[in-house]
Amino acid sequence: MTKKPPRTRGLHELYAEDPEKADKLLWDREVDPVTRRGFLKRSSLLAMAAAVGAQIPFADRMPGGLIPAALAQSDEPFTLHGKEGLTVLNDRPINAETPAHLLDDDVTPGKHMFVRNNGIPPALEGIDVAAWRLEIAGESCLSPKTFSIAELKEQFEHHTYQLQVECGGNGRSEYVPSASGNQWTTGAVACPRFTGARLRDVLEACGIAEDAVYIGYYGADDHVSGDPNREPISRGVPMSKALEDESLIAWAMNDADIPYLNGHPLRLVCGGWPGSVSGKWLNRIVIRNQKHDGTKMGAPSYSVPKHPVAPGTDVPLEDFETIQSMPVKSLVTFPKSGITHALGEPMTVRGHAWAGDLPVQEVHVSIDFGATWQKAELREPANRLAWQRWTSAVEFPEPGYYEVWAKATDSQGRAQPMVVPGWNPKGYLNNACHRIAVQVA
Ligand SMILES: Nc1nc2c(c(=O)[nH]1)N[C@H]1C(S)=C(S)[C@@H](COP(=O)(O)O)O[C@H]1N2
Ligand SMILES: [Mo]
Repeated sequence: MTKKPPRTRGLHELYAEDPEKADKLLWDREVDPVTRRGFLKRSSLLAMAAAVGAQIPFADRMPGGLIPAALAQSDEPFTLHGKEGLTVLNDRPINAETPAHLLDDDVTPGKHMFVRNNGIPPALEGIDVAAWRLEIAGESCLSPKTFSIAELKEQFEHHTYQLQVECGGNGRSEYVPSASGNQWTTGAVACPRFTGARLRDVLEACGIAEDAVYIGYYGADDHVSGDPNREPISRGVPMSKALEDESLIAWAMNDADIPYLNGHPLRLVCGGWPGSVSGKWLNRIVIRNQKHDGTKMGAPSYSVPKHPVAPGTDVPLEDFETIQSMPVKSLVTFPKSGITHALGEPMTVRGHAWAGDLPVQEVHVSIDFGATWQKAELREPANRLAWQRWTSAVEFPEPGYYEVWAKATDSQGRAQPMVVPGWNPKGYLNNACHRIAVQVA
């Protein structure tokens, strides 16, 4: 993919000379998938000024991802092409989460998979699947090779796994004091089925040197600054995770192309770890003789303090460790929070539970704010690293306001906390119990 020139250089002068060209540099991509009823489709600064009802004197200082508060407060929903019902948190880069009740499917459909972008996706019209290449290299790769997608499909066995992908910052919005970053509530998680080649098979075909300890990925998206020499994100996993059966170089999701915003035409998927290790628009993997040191690999990115800290603590970088397996968690995906239920009829409640690299052992539900719990039925996962369906029926003793709480426990006996767990500077790993509101009448 060709990199784009910086977009914000000399903006004032450019606007004076040629406002259309300035708009192009600042905002335009060949395909801009964010619209607010179509208005922001080709969001231009001029149009934005018209929308907020005034000129924007400090426009050149507006961060790339900012939705003007004047628009963000509007009730009109943002829509993302190919996505339905997602809540857009940010539009440059695009970040959108899925309301819990839209995650009720056993296998998450593409239209309901959240989007977490650190940069600007490659222009859709510039993605030529036939011309796409994946390079395998790095100092611990014995014979670096480059593959087309057709070659990957021909040369390696195909594998399909249902894999949970959850952003490390899912739940961040509940931390106090608040942590900077996308204010995810509960919807930065999904569990679709991915098809591709095993990362292990591809790495082995290129020779893994004895000193290999880590892999790192690179994707075709651009840094938000437009600087072609900076990548938005380049993370990776230790060899032990890379070589697991379920770690895939995927070209399909749910038996179709991977949705554009989720990494079409090729992505890495290492389920159970922070979503940030699953590189989208994948075009290069390096086998490293040291921990990968790409963008957002180092603390404080995707890292938490090694020891608990008081909320608001300024933690020195050397006291962080990189997040690996995600913690046990669950969602109530049915019914939708806020429903009214008829007194006297048992109510079916269901959702999913997952626990990073581990299986979930049990799920309990409570209708009395955690005073008593009943055990839910829990299904086996479709495969390792897939979430597990849980179901229960609850009965309400009298009319009124109730909450249904769900709590999962992993195979090592660790349960979800009722309250927000240990504060950390970047707001990762909030696995507090999910709850829904029910009016019984
Ligand atoms: N190339 C690239 N890969 C990426 C990202 C990105 O910004 N660029 N975001 C990462 C993060 S932080 C997460 S949580 C997952 C999200 O995957 P999704 O957007 O398909 O839901 O992709 C990861 N892979
Ligand atoms: Mo993420």
